Amino acid sequence: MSTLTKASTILALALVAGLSTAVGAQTLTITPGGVGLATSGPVFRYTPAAGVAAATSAGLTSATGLHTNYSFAPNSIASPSDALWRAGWFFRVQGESRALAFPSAATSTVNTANGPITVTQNFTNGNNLGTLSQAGINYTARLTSGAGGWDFSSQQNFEITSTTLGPTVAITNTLVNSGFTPVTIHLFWCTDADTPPSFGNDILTLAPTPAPGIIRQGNFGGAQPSVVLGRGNSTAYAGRGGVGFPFGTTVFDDMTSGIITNFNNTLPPASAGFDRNLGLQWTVTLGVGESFVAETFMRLDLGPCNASDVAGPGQDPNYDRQLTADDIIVFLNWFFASDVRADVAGPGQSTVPDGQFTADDIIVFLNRFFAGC
Ligand SMILES: [Ca+2]
Ligand SMILES: [Ca+2]
Ligand SMILES: [Ca+2]
Repeated sequence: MSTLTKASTILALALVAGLSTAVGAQTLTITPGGVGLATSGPVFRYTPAAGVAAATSAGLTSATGLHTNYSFAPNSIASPSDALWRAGWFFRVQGESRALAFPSAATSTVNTANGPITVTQNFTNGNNLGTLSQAGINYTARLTSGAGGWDFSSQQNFEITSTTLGPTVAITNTLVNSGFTPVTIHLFWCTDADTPPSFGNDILTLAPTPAPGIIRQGNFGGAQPSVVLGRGNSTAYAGRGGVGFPFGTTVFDDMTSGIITNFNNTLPPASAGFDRNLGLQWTVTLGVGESFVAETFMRLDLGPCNASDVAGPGQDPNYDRQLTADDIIVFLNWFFASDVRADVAGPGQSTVPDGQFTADDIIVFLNRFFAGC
Protein backbone atom coordinates (compact mmCIF):
# COMPACT_ATOMS: atom_id res chain seq x y z
CA MET A 1 0.00 0.00 0.00
CA SER A 2 1.30 3.39 -0.90
CA THR A 3 1.90 5.82 1.91
CA LEU A 4 1.81 8.78 -0.48
CA THR A 5 -1.03 11.10 0.24
CA LYS A 6 -3.34 11.97 -2.58
CA ALA A 7 -2.70 15.65 -1.85
CA SER A 8 1.03 15.27 -2.33
CA THR A 9 0.45 13.34 -5.55
CA ILE A 10 -1.76 16.07 -6.93
CA LEU A 11 0.64 18.75 -5.76
CA ALA A 12 3.48 16.98 -7.55
CA LEU A 13 1.43 16.81 -10.74
CA ALA A 14 0.46 20.45 -10.41
CA LEU A 15 4.09 21.46 -10.02
CA VAL A 16 5.01 19.43 -13.09
CA ALA A 17 2.27 21.18 -15.02
CA GLY A 18 3.31 24.56 -13.68
CA LEU A 19 -0.11 25.26 -12.20
CA SER A 20 -0.77 27.82 -9.52
CA THR A 21 -1.55 26.58 -6.04
CA ALA A 22 -2.83 29.97 -4.91
CA VAL A 23 -5.62 29.94 -2.34
CA GLY A 24 -8.57 32.28 -2.60
CA ALA A 25 -9.95 34.58 0.03
CA GLN A 26 -12.85 32.45 1.17
CA THR A 27 -11.03 29.69 2.99
CA LEU A 28 -13.11 28.55 5.94
CA THR A 29 -11.54 26.75 8.88
CA ILE A 30 -13.32 25.44 11.95
CA THR A 31 -12.14 23.73 15.12
CA PRO A 32 -14.14 22.17 17.98
CA GLY A 33 -14.96 24.95 20.42
CA GLY A 34 -13.25 27.46 18.11
CA VAL A 35 -9.96 26.92 19.94
CA GLY A 36 -7.93 28.01 16.92
CA LEU A 37 -5.23 26.48 14.78
CA ALA A 38 -2.37 26.98 17.22
CA THR A 39 -3.73 24.19 19.36
CA SER A 40 -3.23 20.65 18.17
CA GLY A 41 -6.60 19.08 17.57
CA PRO A 42 -9.22 18.25 14.98
CA VAL A 43 -9.69 20.72 12.16
CA PHE A 44 -12.03 20.96 9.16
CA ARG A 45 -11.38 23.44 6.37
CA TYR A 46 -12.19 24.15 2.78
CA THR A 47 -10.78 26.63 0.33
CA PRO A 48 -11.88 27.86 -3.09
CA ALA A 49 -10.62 26.06 -6.14
CA ALA A 50 -7.38 27.59 -7.34
CA GLY A 51 -7.58 29.89 -10.34
CA VAL A 52 -11.36 29.82 -10.84
CA ALA A 53 -12.57 33.08 -12.32
CA ALA A 54 -15.96 34.49 -11.52
CA ALA A 55 -18.88 34.15 -13.89
CA THR A 56 -17.69 31.11 -15.80
CA SER A 57 -19.87 28.15 -16.66
CA ALA A 58 -16.98 25.80 -15.84
CA GLY A 59 -17.51 26.48 -12.16
CA LEU A 60 -20.98 24.98 -12.47
CA THR A 61 -20.39 22.17 -14.90
CA SER A 62 -17.07 20.74 -13.74
CA ALA A 63 -15.56 19.72 -10.43
CA THR A 64 -12.81 22.29 -10.94
CA GLY A 65 -15.04 25.02 -9.61
CA LEU A 66 -15.74 23.39 -6.26
CA HIS A 67 -14.20 24.28 -2.95
CA THR A 68 -11.95 21.33 -3.69
CA ASN A 69 -9.28 21.87 -1.12
CA TYR A 70 -11.06 20.26 1.76
CA SER A 71 -9.25 18.78 4.68
CA PHE A 72 -10.46 16.93 7.74
CA ALA A 73 -7.55 16.08 9.96
CA PRO A 74 -7.52 14.41 13.35
CA ASN A 75 -4.55 15.91 15.11
CA SER A 76 -2.96 18.58 12.98
CA ILE A 77 -3.43 20.34 9.67
CA ALA A 78 -0.55 18.37 8.15
CA SER A 79 -1.67 16.67 4.95
CA PRO A 80 -0.45 13.14 5.83
CA SER A 81 -3.23 12.88 8.36
CA ASP A 82 -5.88 14.47 6.15
CA ALA A 83 -8.89 12.20 5.72
CA LEU A 84 -10.74 14.13 3.02
CA TRP A 85 -9.54 14.71 -0.50
CA ARG A 86 -12.56 16.34 -2.09
CA ALA A 87 -16.15 17.15 -1.22
CA GLY A 88 -18.93 19.26 -2.61
CA TRP A 89 -22.61 20.01 -3.01
CA PHE A 90 -24.39 19.67 -6.38
CA PHE A 91 -28.00 20.07 -7.47
CA ARG A 92 -30.32 19.24 -10.33
CA VAL A 93 -33.71 20.82 -10.64
CA GLN A 94 -36.40 18.54 -12.08
CA GLY A 95 -36.77 19.42 -15.75
CA GLU A 96 -33.09 20.25 -16.19
CA SER A 97 -30.87 17.81 -18.07
CA ARG A 98 -27.84 17.74 -15.76
CA ALA A 99 -26.49 18.39 -12.28
CA LEU A 100 -24.57 21.58 -11.46
CA ALA A 101 -22.05 22.40 -8.74
CA PHE A 102 -22.28 25.06 -6.08
CA PRO A 103 -19.01 26.69 -7.14
CA SER A 104 -16.39 28.61 -5.23
CA ALA A 105 -16.67 31.57 -7.59
CA ALA A 106 -18.91 34.42 -6.44
CA THR A 107 -21.25 34.24 -9.43
CA SER A 108 -21.43 31.63 -12.17
CA THR A 109 -23.81 31.29 -15.12
CA VAL A 110 -24.40 28.50 -17.60
CA ASN A 111 -26.78 28.57 -20.56
CA THR A 112 -29.14 25.61 -20.79
CA ALA A 113 -31.94 24.58 -23.12
CA ASN A 114 -34.37 26.09 -20.62
CA GLY A 115 -32.47 29.36 -20.25
CA PRO A 116 -29.55 30.71 -18.23
CA ILE A 117 -28.97 29.30 -14.73
CA THR A 118 -27.06 31.56 -12.36
CA VAL A 119 -25.63 30.51 -8.98
CA THR A 120 -24.54 33.31 -6.66
CA GLN A 121 -22.85 33.34 -3.27
CA ASN A 122 -24.50 35.96 -1.14
CA PHE A 123 -23.10 35.36 2.32
CA THR A 124 -20.03 33.75 3.82
CA ASN A 125 -20.04 32.89 7.49
CA GLY A 126 -16.69 32.16 9.10
CA ASN A 127 -12.98 32.76 8.71
CA ASN A 128 -9.70 30.96 8.17
CA LEU A 129 -8.49 31.31 11.73
CA GLY A 130 -10.14 28.27 13.25
CA THR A 131 -11.58 30.50 15.95
CA LEU A 132 -15.13 29.38 15.15
CA SER A 133 -16.70 25.94 15.37
CA GLN A 134 -19.07 26.55 12.47
CA ALA A 135 -18.88 28.17 9.07
CA GLY A 136 -20.70 28.13 5.79
CA ILE A 137 -21.77 29.79 2.58
CA ASN A 138 -25.20 30.84 1.38
CA TYR A 139 -26.14 30.61 -2.28
CA THR A 140 -29.02 31.44 -4.54
CA ALA A 141 -29.70 29.40 -7.68
CA ARG A 142 -32.00 30.76 -10.34
CA LEU A 143 -33.27 29.86 -13.80
CA THR A 144 -34.48 32.89 -15.68
CA SER A 145 -36.59 32.09 -18.71
CA GLY A 146 -39.67 33.19 -20.55
CA ALA A 147 -41.42 30.07 -19.30
CA GLY A 148 -41.20 31.24 -15.71
CA GLY A 149 -38.10 29.57 -14.32
CA TRP A 150 -37.31 28.68 -10.72
CA ASP A 151 -35.45 30.21 -7.82
CA PHE A 152 -34.19 28.72 -4.57
CA SER A 153 -31.65 29.47 -1.87
CA SER A 154 -29.15 27.03 -0.35
CA GLN A 155 -27.63 27.72 3.06
CA GLN A 156 -24.67 25.37 3.53
CA ASN A 157 -23.25 24.99 7.02
CA PHE A 158 -20.53 22.95 8.71
CA GLU A 159 -20.06 22.58 12.47
CA ILE A 160 -17.28 20.56 14.07
CA THR A 161 -17.41 19.06 17.55
CA SER A 162 -15.34 16.57 19.51
CA THR A 163 -17.37 13.52 20.46
CA THR A 164 -16.58 10.32 22.32
CA LEU A 165 -16.44 8.47 19.01
CA GLY A 166 -14.17 11.05 17.35
CA PRO A 167 -14.15 14.52 15.74
CA THR A 168 -17.45 15.05 13.94
CA VAL A 169 -18.59 17.60 11.36
CA ALA A 170 -22.34 18.14 11.15
CA ILE A 171 -23.25 19.17 7.60
CA THR A 172 -26.52 20.83 6.69
CA ASN A 173 -27.96 22.37 3.56
CA THR A 174 -31.14 24.40 4.02
CA LEU A 175 -33.13 24.78 0.81
CA VAL A 176 -35.84 27.44 0.48
CA ASN A 177 -38.08 27.79 -2.58
CA SER A 178 -37.92 31.52 -3.18
CA GLY A 179 -39.59 31.34 -6.59
CA PHE A 180 -43.17 31.57 -7.75
CA THR A 181 -43.86 27.91 -8.56
CA PRO A 182 -43.24 24.59 -6.81
CA VAL A 183 -39.82 23.12 -7.53
CA THR A 184 -38.39 19.60 -7.21
CA ILE A 185 -34.72 19.66 -6.27
CA HIS A 186 -32.29 16.75 -6.41
CA LEU A 187 -29.50 17.65 -4.00
CA PHE A 188 -26.19 15.78 -3.86
CA TRP A 189 -23.35 15.72 -1.30
CA CYS A 190 -20.24 14.01 -2.64
CA THR A 191 -17.13 13.04 -0.67
CA ASP A 192 -13.87 11.40 -1.52
CA ALA A 193 -12.63 10.42 1.92
CA ASP A 194 -9.47 8.44 2.51
CA THR A 195 -8.21 6.66 5.56
CA PRO A 196 -5.02 8.36 6.73
CA PRO A 197 -2.20 8.13 6.01
CA SER A 198 -2.82 6.52 2.63
CA PHE A 199 -5.33 6.37 -0.18
CA GLY A 200 -5.90 3.76 -2.81
CA ASN A 201 -7.09 0.94 -0.56
CA ASP A 202 -10.52 2.23 0.43
CA ILE A 203 -13.57 0.17 1.21
CA LEU A 204 -17.13 1.39 1.80
CA THR A 205 -19.26 -0.59 4.25
CA LEU A 206 -22.90 -0.12 5.14
CA ALA A 207 -23.38 -0.31 8.90
CA PRO A 208 -25.30 -3.40 10.03
CA THR A 209 -28.99 -3.23 10.79
CA PRO A 210 -30.68 -1.78 12.71
CA ALA A 211 -28.79 0.82 10.75
CA PRO A 212 -27.91 4.01 12.53
CA GLY A 213 -27.55 5.35 9.00
CA ILE A 214 -23.83 5.30 8.48
CA ILE A 215 -21.40 4.14 5.84
CA ARG A 216 -17.81 3.50 6.88
CA GLN A 217 -14.89 4.28 4.65
CA GLY A 218 -11.85 2.34 5.81
CA ASN A 219 -8.76 0.52 4.62
CA PHE A 220 -9.12 -2.89 3.00
CA GLY A 221 -7.85 -5.46 5.48
CA GLY A 222 -6.84 -2.69 7.84
CA ALA A 223 -7.82 -1.64 11.29
CA GLN A 224 -9.36 1.59 12.51
CA PRO A 225 -9.47 4.48 12.18
CA SER A 226 -12.06 4.85 9.50
CA VAL A 227 -14.07 7.80 8.26
CA VAL A 228 -17.75 7.50 9.11
CA LEU A 229 -20.12 9.10 6.62
CA GLY A 230 -23.60 9.74 7.93
CA ARG A 231 -26.51 9.02 5.63
CA GLY A 232 -28.54 11.55 7.58
CA ASN A 233 -31.97 12.13 6.04
CA SER A 234 -30.76 11.44 2.50
CA THR A 235 -32.96 9.37 0.21
CA ALA A 236 -30.24 7.51 -1.72
CA TYR A 237 -26.51 6.84 -1.87
CA ALA A 238 -23.90 5.42 -4.23
CA GLY A 239 -20.25 4.45 -3.93
CA ARG A 240 -17.78 4.67 -6.80
CA GLY A 241 -14.04 4.67 -7.41
CA GLY A 242 -11.38 2.82 -9.30
CA VAL A 243 -7.91 1.42 -8.97
CA GLY A 244 -5.03 3.66 -7.97
CA PHE A 245 -4.60 7.13 -9.37
CA PRO A 246 -6.58 8.85 -10.89
CA PHE A 247 -9.12 6.66 -9.15
CA GLY A 248 -11.49 5.83 -12.04
CA THR A 249 -15.07 7.03 -12.35
CA THR A 250 -16.22 8.95 -9.27
CA VAL A 251 -19.44 10.43 -7.98
CA PHE A 252 -17.97 13.78 -9.03
CA ASP A 253 -17.88 12.45 -12.59
CA ASP A 254 -21.55 11.51 -12.18
CA MET A 255 -22.28 15.12 -11.29
CA THR A 256 -20.27 16.68 -14.11
CA SER A 257 -20.90 14.22 -16.94
CA GLY A 258 -23.71 16.37 -18.33
CA ILE A 259 -26.41 13.72 -18.02
CA ILE A 260 -29.05 12.92 -15.42
CA THR A 261 -27.78 10.83 -12.51
CA ASN A 262 -29.78 9.37 -9.65
CA PHE A 263 -27.98 7.31 -7.00
CA ASN A 264 -29.25 3.74 -6.66
CA ASN A 265 -28.25 2.59 -3.15
CA THR A 266 -25.25 0.53 -4.18
CA LEU A 267 -21.73 0.25 -2.81
CA PRO A 268 -18.86 -1.37 -4.68
CA PRO A 269 -17.55 -4.67 -3.27
CA ALA A 270 -14.67 -4.55 -0.82
CA SER A 271 -11.38 -5.42 -2.45
CA ALA A 272 -7.81 -4.19 -2.41
CA GLY A 273 -6.41 -1.29 -4.34
CA PHE A 274 -9.44 0.93 -4.92
CA ASP A 275 -9.86 4.62 -4.13
CA ARG A 276 -13.53 4.90 -3.18
CA ASN A 277 -15.85 7.88 -2.91
CA LEU A 278 -19.45 8.28 -1.84
CA GLY A 279 -22.43 10.36 -2.90
CA LEU A 280 -25.69 11.04 -1.06
CA GLN A 281 -28.89 12.25 -2.72
CA TRP A 282 -31.95 14.05 -1.45
CA THR A 283 -35.01 14.55 -3.65
CA VAL A 284 -37.50 17.08 -2.32
CA THR A 285 -40.43 19.00 -3.74
CA LEU A 286 -40.91 22.44 -2.23
CA GLY A 287 -44.00 24.56 -2.57
CA VAL A 288 -43.61 28.31 -2.83
CA GLY A 289 -41.84 29.52 0.29
CA GLU A 290 -41.31 26.03 1.68
CA SER A 291 -37.97 24.86 3.06
CA PHE A 292 -36.08 21.62 3.71
CA VAL A 293 -32.94 20.90 5.72
CA ALA A 294 -30.68 18.18 4.29
CA GLU A 295 -28.55 16.66 7.05
CA THR A 296 -25.46 14.46 7.04
CA PHE A 297 -22.19 14.22 8.96
CA MET A 298 -18.61 12.99 8.77
CA ARG A 299 -16.63 11.56 11.66
CA LEU A 300 -12.98 10.61 12.05
CA ASP A 301 -13.74 7.41 13.86
CA LEU A 302 -11.56 6.39 16.77
CA GLY A 303 -12.76 2.79 16.62
CA PRO A 304 -13.91 0.54 19.49
CA CYS A 305 -12.15 1.22 22.80
CA ASN A 306 -11.63 -2.51 23.35
CA ALA A 307 -12.31 -5.75 21.46
CA SER A 308 -15.31 -6.31 23.75
CA ASP A 309 -16.85 -2.95 22.82
CA VAL A 310 -19.27 -4.53 20.36
CA ALA A 311 -22.44 -2.51 21.03
CA GLY A 312 -23.83 0.86 21.85
CA PRO A 313 -26.90 1.94 23.82
CA GLY A 314 -30.03 -0.10 23.22
CA GLN A 315 -27.83 -2.97 21.96
CA ASP A 316 -27.10 -1.12 18.76
CA PRO A 317 -24.52 -3.47 17.18
CA ASN A 318 -21.97 -0.70 16.76
CA TYR A 319 -19.37 0.21 19.36
CA ASP A 320 -19.66 3.36 21.48
CA ARG A 321 -16.26 3.40 23.26
CA GLN A 322 -17.95 2.34 26.48
CA LEU A 323 -18.26 -1.12 28.07
CA THR A 324 -21.77 -1.76 29.37
CA ALA A 325 -24.28 -4.57 29.77
CA ASP A 326 -25.32 -3.93 26.17
CA ASP A 327 -21.95 -5.22 25.00
CA ILE A 328 -22.41 -8.46 26.95
CA ILE A 329 -25.96 -9.00 25.74
CA VAL A 330 -25.06 -8.46 22.10
CA PHE A 331 -22.04 -10.76 22.39
CA LEU A 332 -24.10 -13.52 24.03
CA ASN A 333 -26.82 -13.16 21.41
CA TRP A 334 -24.18 -13.65 18.74
CA PHE A 335 -22.72 -16.58 20.68
CA PHE A 336 -26.00 -18.48 20.97
CA ALA A 337 -26.79 -17.75 17.33
CA SER A 338 -23.35 -19.14 16.33
CA ASP A 339 -22.54 -15.75 14.79
CA VAL A 340 -18.90 -15.63 13.68
CA ARG A 341 -18.49 -12.34 15.61
CA ALA A 342 -18.67 -14.34 18.86
CA ASP A 343 -15.86 -16.70 17.85
CA VAL A 344 -13.07 -14.78 19.53
CA ALA A 345 -11.02 -17.67 21.02
CA GLY A 346 -9.79 -21.21 20.53
CA PRO A 347 -8.95 -24.03 22.94
CA GLY A 348 -7.21 -23.02 26.15
CA GLN A 349 -8.40 -19.45 25.62
CA SER A 350 -6.03 -18.86 22.76
CA THR A 351 -7.10 -15.64 21.11
CA VAL A 352 -7.35 -17.26 17.68
CA PRO A 353 -10.91 -18.02 16.48
CA ASP A 354 -11.39 -21.73 15.82
CA GLY A 355 -14.84 -21.94 14.26
CA GLN A 356 -16.25 -23.38 17.49
CA PHE A 357 -18.46 -21.71 20.08
CA THR A 358 -17.27 -22.77 23.52
CA ALA A 359 -16.82 -21.42 27.04
CA ASP A 360 -13.38 -20.20 25.93
CA ASP A 361 -15.01 -17.60 23.69
CA ILE A 362 -17.09 -16.27 26.57
CA ILE A 363 -14.14 -16.21 28.98
CA VAL A 364 -11.91 -14.30 26.55
CA PHE A 365 -14.72 -11.85 25.83
CA LEU A 366 -15.32 -11.23 29.55
CA ASN A 367 -11.61 -10.87 30.32
CA ARG A 368 -11.39 -8.13 27.72
CA PHE A 369 -14.61 -6.60 29.00
CA PHE A 370 -13.38 -6.37 32.59
CA ALA A 371 -10.01 -5.02 31.44
CA GLY A 372 -11.96 -1.87 30.69
CA CYS A 373 -11.70 0.85 28.08
CA1 LIG B 1 -11.13 7.83 -1.36
CA1 LIG C 1 -20.04 -0.55 24.03
CA1 LIG D 1 -14.14 -20.21 19.45
